[in-house]
Amino acid sequence: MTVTPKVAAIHDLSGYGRCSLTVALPILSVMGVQCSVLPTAYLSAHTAFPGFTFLDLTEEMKKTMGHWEALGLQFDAVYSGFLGGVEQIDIVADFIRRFRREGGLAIVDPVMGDYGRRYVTYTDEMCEATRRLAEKADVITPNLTEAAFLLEEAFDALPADWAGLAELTRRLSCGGGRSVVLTGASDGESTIGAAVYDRETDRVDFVLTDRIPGEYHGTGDVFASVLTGALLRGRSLVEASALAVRFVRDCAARTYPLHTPPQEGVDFEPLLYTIAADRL
Ligand code: PXL
Repeated sequence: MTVTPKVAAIHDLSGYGRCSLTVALPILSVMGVQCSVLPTAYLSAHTAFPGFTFLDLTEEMKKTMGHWEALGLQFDAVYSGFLGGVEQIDIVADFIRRFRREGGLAIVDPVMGDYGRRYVTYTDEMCEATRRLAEKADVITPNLTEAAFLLEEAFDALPADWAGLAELTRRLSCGGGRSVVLTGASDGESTIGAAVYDRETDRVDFVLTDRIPGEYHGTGDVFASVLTGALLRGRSLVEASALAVRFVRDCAARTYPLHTPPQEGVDFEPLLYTIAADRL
């Protein structure tokens, strides 16, 4: 029997909508990973639903960390995503220092925006702090919009060919210091997937699939959660990326004919069994 790996997931909890913790928890559990949660904020619904409420949980995060330290907790991975403010971003860096076990992973999804636009709650200061946090990561999982913010470049000027995307991925690695899984990599045609720079091999590989039409909110969180689960179950970065690409593609393919609005995200629940621990 193998020991169940432990991950600490630091994201918001959105009451309605498929993203952040409501995605990370079921995915990591079904993959056979124990998921402890440190919620950064409680929202009535995620930020694509107009009129959402927002309860900042910064003080509770600090108290929780004090208690977890007293309990002597250590995690095989720290996995962060949507954060509620600048102070929280620095708290996550502190969390990594105190709670990542020796040899463990810090997976930072540098959530800031999508489709060339910033999420409504993200400010310039938060993007700057996210850049600092990403420097502490072992693996980052930006989409193209976030890649532009991390490199402080114009979204419209990003490369649209494979060689340019490979070069962009390498540049995001901070000189090979961290691994990078760039999502949404596409030549603009019928193919989409991830560009993967693994600092262990110093290679960039593309993991691609056919493009399913439509826009789906929260797929970055689905992707990063599957990636985290697969890494903790011993997969290489390229293997874990391939599983995440396939799962997101299958979820989108299932959702497309349902004609649900983009803010409903992907209909992933009926497909969770395809990434269950006994299949990995
Ligand atoms: O999927 C990223 C995300 C996470 N959490 C909240 C969001 C978003 C994207 O909009 O609104 C609350």
